[in-house]
Amino acid sequence: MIKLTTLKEVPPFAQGLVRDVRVRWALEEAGLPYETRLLAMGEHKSPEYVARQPFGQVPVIEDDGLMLFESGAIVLHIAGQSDRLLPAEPAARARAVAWVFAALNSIEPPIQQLVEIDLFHAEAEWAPMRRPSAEQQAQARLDALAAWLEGREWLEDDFTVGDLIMATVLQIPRHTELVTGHAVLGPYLARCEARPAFTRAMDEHMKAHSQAA
Ligand SMILES: N[C@@H](CCC(=O)N[C@@H](CS)C(=O)NCC(=O)O)C(=O)O
Repeated sequence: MIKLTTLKEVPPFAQGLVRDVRVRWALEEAGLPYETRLLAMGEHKSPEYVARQPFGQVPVIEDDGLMLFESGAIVLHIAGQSDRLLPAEPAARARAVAWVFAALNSIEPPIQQLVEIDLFHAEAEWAPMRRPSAEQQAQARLDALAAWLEGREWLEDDFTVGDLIMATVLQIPRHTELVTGHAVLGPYLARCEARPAFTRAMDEHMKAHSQAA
């Protein structure tokens, strides 16, 4: 059975956003059972763990002897075991993978920049100076994504791993109205989050934290 390793304790502002959520969601969509190992405080920086995840971050999975890190790679590995997430037809499959990269390479970096300013460095002297341009950059990427999504239910014809990863990226700026207040992106995210597999994944994620408390 697939074994997922993630953090036991995370601060409230990060709960629900830890990258194990996207892995749990993919596993639920694919209908694959899994067990979870929760790391004690600081354990993700231990030499034993860094041998599995070079940057000392979560998540990692073990699947039949394969040790895999980076949530995008993990989710693609899981998606490869389910035509619900990755279409069998080669062109549709390539498009789904392209959206995974778009989410992680084109949308997540400007959003993460905003999070760094707002949640990790809010008190820094430079924060008010940097924030307007960071927000402008995030907004520009989100507007481009919204233009693509206008009139569509999903990024491509059906829900794929691309939507799954995109949704978990769009959840990140939940401390702002950038997504939830957006006429196109808000309903798109809500459609993704309405999937029963997402609800099960989030329940398991939150349960892990409440057990840790
Ligand atoms: N690119 C990595 C990022 C993983 C990541 O940022 N993990 C965070 C939790 S969401 C973490 O482990 N933070 C603790 C740390 O960096 O020390 C992935 O997608 O797997």
